[in-house]
Amino acid sequence: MSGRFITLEGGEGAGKSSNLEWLADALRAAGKTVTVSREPGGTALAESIRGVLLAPGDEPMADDTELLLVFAARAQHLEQKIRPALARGEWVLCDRFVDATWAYQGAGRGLDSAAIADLESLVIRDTRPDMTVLFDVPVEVGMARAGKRAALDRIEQEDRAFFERIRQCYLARAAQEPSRFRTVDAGQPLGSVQQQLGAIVEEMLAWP
Ligand code: Z5A
Repeated sequence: MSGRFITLEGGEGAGKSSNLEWLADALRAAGKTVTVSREPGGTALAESIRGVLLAPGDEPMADDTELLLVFAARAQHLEQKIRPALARGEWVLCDRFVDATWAYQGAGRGLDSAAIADLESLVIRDTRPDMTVLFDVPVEVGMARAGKRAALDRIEQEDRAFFERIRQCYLARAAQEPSRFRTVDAGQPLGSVQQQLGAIVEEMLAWP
Protein backbone atom coordinates (compact mmCIF):
# COMPACT_ATOMS: atom_id res chain seq x y z
CA MET A 1 0.00 0.00 0.00
CA SER A 2 1.27 3.42 -0.81
CA GLY A 3 -0.69 6.63 -0.39
CA ARG A 4 -0.25 10.05 -1.91
CA PHE A 5 1.69 12.94 -0.46
CA ILE A 6 0.45 16.45 -1.27
CA THR A 7 2.12 19.57 0.12
CA LEU A 8 0.86 23.16 0.23
CA GLU A 9 3.36 25.99 0.05
CA GLY A 10 3.43 29.76 -0.17
CA GLY A 11 4.37 32.92 1.66
CA GLU A 12 2.66 34.68 4.52
CA GLY A 13 -1.12 35.03 4.26
CA ALA A 14 -1.24 33.07 1.00
CA GLY A 15 -4.29 31.08 2.16
CA LYS A 16 -2.81 27.59 2.68
CA SER A 17 -4.47 27.07 6.05
CA SER A 18 -7.77 28.51 4.79
CA ASN A 19 -7.87 25.96 1.95
CA LEU A 20 -6.36 22.88 3.58
CA GLU A 21 -9.64 21.52 4.96
CA TRP A 22 -11.45 22.44 1.73
CA LEU A 23 -8.98 20.29 -0.20
CA ALA A 24 -9.21 17.49 2.36
CA ASP A 25 -13.03 17.53 2.14
CA ALA A 26 -12.91 17.41 -1.67
CA LEU A 27 -10.67 14.33 -1.54
CA ARG A 28 -12.76 12.68 1.20
CA ALA A 29 -15.89 13.26 -0.89
CA ALA A 30 -14.16 11.25 -3.62
CA GLY A 31 -13.63 8.37 -1.17
CA LYS A 32 -10.03 9.02 -0.14
CA THR A 33 -8.81 8.60 3.43
CA VAL A 34 -7.03 11.84 4.19
CA THR A 35 -4.54 12.78 6.92
CA VAL A 36 -4.07 16.51 7.36
CA SER A 37 -0.90 17.87 8.92
CA ARG A 38 1.46 20.81 8.99
CA GLU A 39 5.11 21.76 9.34
CA PRO A 40 6.83 22.61 11.49
CA GLY A 41 4.71 20.34 13.68
CA GLY A 42 2.27 17.52 13.10
CA THR A 43 3.13 15.41 16.18
CA ALA A 44 3.30 16.39 19.85
CA LEU A 45 7.08 16.52 19.87
CA ALA A 46 7.31 18.31 16.52
CA GLU A 47 4.72 20.84 17.71
CA SER A 48 6.93 21.52 20.75
CA ILE A 49 9.82 22.23 18.38
CA ARG A 50 7.49 24.54 16.40
CA GLY A 51 6.84 26.47 19.60
CA VAL A 52 10.58 27.00 20.10
CA LEU A 53 11.05 27.99 16.45
CA LEU A 54 8.30 30.58 16.28
CA ALA A 55 8.29 32.16 19.74
CA PRO A 56 9.80 35.64 19.77
CA GLY A 57 12.45 35.78 22.51
CA ASP A 58 15.21 37.94 23.91
CA GLU A 59 17.98 35.63 22.70
CA PRO A 60 18.41 35.83 18.91
CA MET A 61 18.16 32.40 17.28
CA ALA A 62 21.21 31.50 15.18
CA ASP A 63 20.31 30.69 11.57
CA ASP A 64 21.91 27.23 11.88
CA THR A 65 19.82 26.56 15.00
CA GLU A 66 16.70 27.45 13.01
CA LEU A 67 17.71 25.12 10.17
CA LEU A 68 18.44 22.21 12.50
CA LEU A 69 15.20 22.69 14.45
CA VAL A 70 13.18 22.69 11.22
CA PHE A 71 14.76 19.40 10.18
CA ALA A 72 14.50 17.91 13.70
CA ALA A 73 10.74 18.58 13.65
CA ARG A 74 10.52 17.14 10.12
CA ALA A 75 12.38 13.95 11.04
CA GLN A 76 9.92 13.33 13.88
CA HIS A 77 6.92 14.17 11.71
CA LEU A 78 8.03 11.87 8.89
CA GLU A 79 8.78 8.96 11.21
CA GLN A 80 5.71 9.20 13.43
CA LYS A 81 3.03 10.45 11.09
CA ILE A 82 3.72 10.89 7.38
CA ARG A 83 5.39 7.58 6.52
CA PRO A 84 2.95 5.46 8.58
CA ALA A 85 -0.05 7.21 6.94
CA LEU A 86 1.40 6.72 3.45
CA ALA A 87 2.13 3.08 4.26
CA ARG A 88 -1.56 2.64 5.20
CA GLY A 89 -2.46 3.95 1.74
CA GLU A 90 -3.76 7.33 2.97
CA TRP A 91 -3.53 10.69 1.25
CA VAL A 92 -1.39 13.04 3.33
CA LEU A 93 -2.09 16.76 2.91
CA CYS A 94 0.62 18.81 4.55
CA ASP A 95 0.72 22.59 5.12
CA ARG A 96 4.39 23.22 4.19
CA PHE A 97 7.27 20.76 3.78
CA VAL A 98 10.87 20.92 2.57
CA ASP A 99 10.26 23.55 -0.15
CA ALA A 100 9.61 25.92 2.79
CA THR A 101 13.12 25.22 4.06
CA TRP A 102 14.64 26.07 0.68
CA ALA A 103 12.53 29.25 0.59
CA TYR A 104 12.84 30.48 4.21
CA GLN A 105 16.23 29.16 5.37
CA GLY A 106 17.82 29.00 1.89
CA ALA A 107 16.58 32.14 0.10
CA GLY A 108 15.31 34.04 3.16
CA ARG A 109 18.25 33.51 5.53
CA GLY A 110 20.83 32.85 2.81
CA LEU A 111 21.99 29.52 4.27
CA ASP A 112 24.30 27.25 2.32
CA SER A 113 22.50 25.10 -0.27
CA ALA A 114 24.87 22.17 0.28
CA ALA A 115 23.98 22.03 3.99
CA ILE A 116 20.25 22.08 3.20
CA ALA A 117 20.70 19.41 0.52
CA ASP A 118 22.62 17.16 2.94
CA LEU A 119 19.95 17.48 5.64
CA GLU A 120 17.24 16.94 3.03
CA SER A 121 18.70 13.62 1.91
CA LEU A 122 19.42 12.53 5.51
CA VAL A 123 15.92 13.29 6.81
CA ILE A 124 13.58 12.92 3.85
CA ARG A 125 15.23 10.11 1.94
CA ASP A 126 12.66 9.00 -0.65
CA THR A 127 9.54 10.49 0.98
CA ARG A 128 8.90 13.16 -1.64
CA PRO A 129 5.64 14.98 -2.42
CA ASP A 130 3.62 13.64 -5.36
CA MET A 131 2.30 17.15 -5.87
CA THR A 132 3.01 20.57 -4.36
CA VAL A 133 0.37 23.28 -4.63
CA LEU A 134 2.01 26.70 -4.53
CA PHE A 135 -0.26 29.50 -3.29
CA ASP A 136 1.35 32.50 -4.93
CA VAL A 137 0.40 35.95 -3.69
CA PRO A 138 2.16 39.33 -3.99
CA VAL A 139 4.14 39.94 -0.80
CA GLU A 140 2.28 43.11 0.14
CA VAL A 141 -1.11 41.38 -0.20
CA GLY A 142 -0.02 38.41 1.93
CA MET A 143 1.61 40.61 4.56
CA ALA A 144 -1.51 42.76 4.81
CA ARG A 145 -3.61 39.64 5.39
CA ALA A 146 -1.19 38.24 7.98
CA GLY A 147 -0.87 41.67 9.63
CA LYS A 148 -4.53 41.57 10.64
CA ARG A 149 -3.64 38.89 13.20
CA ALA A 150 -3.24 39.82 16.86
CA ALA A 151 0.52 39.12 17.01
CA LEU A 152 3.23 38.21 14.54
CA ASP A 153 5.49 35.23 15.31
CA ARG A 154 9.31 35.42 15.23
CA ILE A 155 9.62 34.72 11.48
CA GLU A 156 6.62 36.87 10.51
CA GLN A 157 8.48 39.85 11.99
CA GLU A 158 11.01 39.79 9.11
CA ASP A 159 10.98 42.59 6.51
CA ARG A 160 9.44 42.79 3.05
CA ALA A 161 12.74 41.95 1.25
CA PHE A 162 12.97 38.66 3.18
CA PHE A 163 9.47 37.65 2.02
CA GLU A 164 10.18 38.78 -1.55
CA ARG A 165 13.20 36.42 -1.67
CA ILE A 166 10.94 33.65 -0.41
CA ARG A 167 8.33 34.31 -3.08
CA GLN A 168 10.94 34.35 -5.85
CA CYS A 169 12.47 31.10 -4.56
CA TYR A 170 9.09 29.36 -4.60
CA LEU A 171 8.37 30.59 -8.14
CA ALA A 172 11.81 29.43 -9.31
CA ARG A 173 11.32 25.99 -7.76
CA ALA A 174 7.90 25.71 -9.42
CA ALA A 175 9.45 26.63 -12.77
CA GLN A 176 12.23 24.06 -12.29
CA GLU A 177 9.84 21.22 -11.41
CA PRO A 178 6.66 21.78 -13.41
CA SER A 179 5.62 18.14 -13.14
CA ARG A 180 5.35 18.38 -9.33
CA PHE A 181 4.17 21.96 -8.80
CA ARG A 182 0.76 23.46 -9.49
CA THR A 183 0.65 27.21 -8.93
CA VAL A 184 -2.54 28.91 -7.79
CA ASP A 185 -3.11 32.66 -8.10
CA ALA A 186 -3.83 33.14 -4.39
CA GLY A 187 -4.28 36.90 -4.67
CA GLN A 188 -7.78 36.24 -6.03
CA PRO A 189 -10.91 36.06 -3.85
CA LEU A 190 -11.40 32.75 -2.01
CA GLY A 191 -14.08 31.51 -4.46
CA SER A 192 -11.72 31.92 -7.39
CA VAL A 193 -8.87 30.24 -5.50
CA GLN A 194 -11.13 27.26 -4.78
CA GLN A 195 -12.18 27.09 -8.41
CA GLN A 196 -8.49 26.75 -9.34
CA LEU A 197 -8.07 24.13 -6.60
CA GLY A 198 -11.07 22.21 -7.95
CA ALA A 199 -9.26 21.70 -11.26
CA ILE A 200 -6.19 20.49 -9.39
CA VAL A 201 -8.26 18.02 -7.37
CA GLU A 202 -9.73 16.66 -10.61
CA GLU A 203 -6.20 16.10 -11.86
CA MET A 204 -5.21 14.26 -8.66
CA LEU A 205 -8.28 12.06 -8.82
CA ALA A 206 -7.31 11.03 -12.35
CA TRP A 207 -3.99 9.61 -11.11
CA PRO A 208 -3.66 5.90 -11.77
N1 Z5A B 1 8.98 27.62 8.19
C1 Z5A B 1 10.34 27.70 7.91
O1 Z5A B 1 10.96 28.74 8.12
N2 Z5A B 1 10.97 26.62 7.38
C2 Z5A B 1 10.32 25.45 7.14
O2 Z5A B 1 10.94 24.49 6.66
C3 Z5A B 1 8.93 25.38 7.46
C4 Z5A B 1 8.29 26.48 7.97
C5 Z5A B 1 8.18 24.10 7.21
C6 Z5A B 1 5.07 28.73 10.24
O3 Z5A B 1 4.39 28.29 9.11
C7 Z5A B 1 6.37 29.40 9.87
O4 Z5A B 1 7.41 28.41 9.75
C8 Z5A B 1 6.33 30.09 8.55
C9 Z5A B 1 7.44 29.49 7.71
C10 Z5A B 1 8.29 28.80 8.74
N3 Z5A B 1 6.69 31.43 8.64
N4 Z5A B 1 6.30 32.31 9.22
N5 Z5A B 1 6.06 33.23 9.73
P1 Z5A B 1 2.80 28.42 8.98
O5 Z5A B 1 2.43 27.86 7.68
O6 Z5A B 1 2.13 27.83 10.14
O7 Z5A B 1 2.56 29.98 9.08
P2 Z5A B 1 2.30 31.01 7.99
O8 Z5A B 1 2.82 30.74 6.65
O9 Z5A B 1 2.79 32.24 8.63
O10 Z5A B 1 0.75 30.92 7.83
P3 Z5A B 1 -0.15 32.06 7.33
O11 Z5A B 1 0.51 33.39 7.28
O12 Z5A B 1 -1.39 31.96 8.12
O13 Z5A B 1 -0.38 31.70 5.83
P4 Z5A B 1 -1.50 30.85 5.21
O14 Z5A B 1 -1.84 29.65 6.04
O15 Z5A B 1 -1.09 30.61 3.84
O16 Z5A B 1 -2.77 31.84 5.20
P5 Z5A B 1 -4.19 31.68 5.93
O17 Z5A B 1 -4.06 31.56 7.42
O18 Z5A B 1 -5.02 30.70 5.25
O19 Z5A B 1 -4.79 33.12 5.58
C11 Z5A B 1 -4.28 34.27 6.19
C12 Z5A B 1 -5.41 35.34 6.27
O20 Z5A B 1 -5.78 35.69 4.95
C13 Z5A B 1 -6.68 34.84 6.96
O21 Z5A B 1 -7.24 35.90 7.67
C14 Z5A B 1 -7.58 34.45 5.80
O22 Z5A B 1 -8.92 34.57 6.12
C15 Z5A B 1 -7.15 35.44 4.74
N6 Z5A B 1 -7.30 34.91 3.38
C16 Z5A B 1 -6.89 33.71 2.92
N7 Z5A B 1 -7.15 33.56 1.62
C17 Z5A B 1 -7.73 34.72 1.22
C18 Z5A B 1 -8.22 35.19 -0.03
N8 Z5A B 1 -8.17 34.44 -1.15
N9 Z5A B 1 -8.74 36.42 -0.09
C19 Z5A B 1 -8.78 37.22 1.03
N10 Z5A B 1 -8.34 36.83 2.26
C20 Z5A B 1 -7.82 35.60 2.35
